[in-house]
Amino acid sequence: MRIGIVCYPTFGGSGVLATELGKALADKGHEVHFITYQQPVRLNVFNANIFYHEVRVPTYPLFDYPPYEVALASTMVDVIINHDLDLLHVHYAIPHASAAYMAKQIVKKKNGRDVPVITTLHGTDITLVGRDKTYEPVVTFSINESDAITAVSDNLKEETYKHFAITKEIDVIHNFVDVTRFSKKPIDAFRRVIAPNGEKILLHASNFREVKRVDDVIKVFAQVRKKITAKLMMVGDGPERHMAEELARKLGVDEDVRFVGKQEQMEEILAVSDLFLLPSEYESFGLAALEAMAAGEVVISTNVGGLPEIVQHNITGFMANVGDVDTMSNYAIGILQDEQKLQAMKEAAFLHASNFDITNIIPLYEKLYSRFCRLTIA
Ligand code: GMT
Repeated sequence: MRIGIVCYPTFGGSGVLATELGKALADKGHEVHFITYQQPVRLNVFNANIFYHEVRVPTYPLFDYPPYEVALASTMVDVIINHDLDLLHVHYAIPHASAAYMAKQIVKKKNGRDVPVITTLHGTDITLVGRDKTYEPVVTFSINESDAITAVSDNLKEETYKHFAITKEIDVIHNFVDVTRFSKKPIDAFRRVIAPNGEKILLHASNFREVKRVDDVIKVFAQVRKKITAKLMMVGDGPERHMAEELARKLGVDEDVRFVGKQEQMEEILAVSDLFLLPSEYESFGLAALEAMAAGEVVISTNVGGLPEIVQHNITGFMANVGDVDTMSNYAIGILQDEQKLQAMKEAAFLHASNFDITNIIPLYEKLYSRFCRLTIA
């Protein structure tokens, strides 16, 4: 099939997921056309089946806000027609679903073809941004106009029905992970650089937005640090980073916390870590937690959104209420002090992550595509 994938090209989970999906589809022989404003960060391989179409947004002195959605829809039209796409799969509703609707109408008028549009809902497009009155009517309309809708967790499906007047069926296709890629052997030299005296390594990775509650990460670590010699790696960047750095200084743990910024080789970092902290206010799924589990890491997270769909309490990780720093700290201290249980839970985490392996999930998308395509999948 010839598939157009529209996504954000950044380190965010939806962009990562969309890029990995496109790469996997290309490996299976599909022709994949990425349409976005910048080369996606995980699009770091050459594959003859992958094409990248950059959306150019010309500026003009009149524009305080250059019209990205118009440029995106026009690029979609161009790619659909010139590469004879079978379908468009857009990730994150805003503004991709409405731009896709516009492109679909233009192609219909120009060429008489009705190009199927699949919209995958990822998280804040539904739970935060999309619900804002400013966007809601367009988001509702464009989701309903999609030929198929998927959500990355049961929880996100429920949230979508709860907050939007969606008249169509939403299919849940959980996020996935390439277990082979993430189950790497730790590089001892790397571990020694971070933890020269054999300290335990805790890890957090996110876009450091408010919803991630990175202050709770620092607070949990400060409590752990009182009982156990440990290091904390903070991977990623975003608006809350400065606050987190200040808090680490204030709590006297800054010497043991390393802010390493955005990293592409997450698997290397995950391989040397012991615990992954994700105390988010909300996660529709928590792809970062799944990647950590695939690397054999125990996850300590909140019990919100789609997290209970991947974290099994006391088996692969631990969950606590949002903001309950004490409970999360106690879980962390308890497991780090019990080497036998830690190893058992790491194994359980890996095994559970395997259920979400890329090889299990990609066929679900292919099956969905086959409902709409002009060709049937072998
Ligand atoms: O919604 C966001 O914060 C960004 C979004 C993204 O595009 O990175 O993340 C969401 O999608 C991920 C991939 O499906 C999920 O793993 C994240 O849980 C989800 N984030 C939230 O729900 C906060």
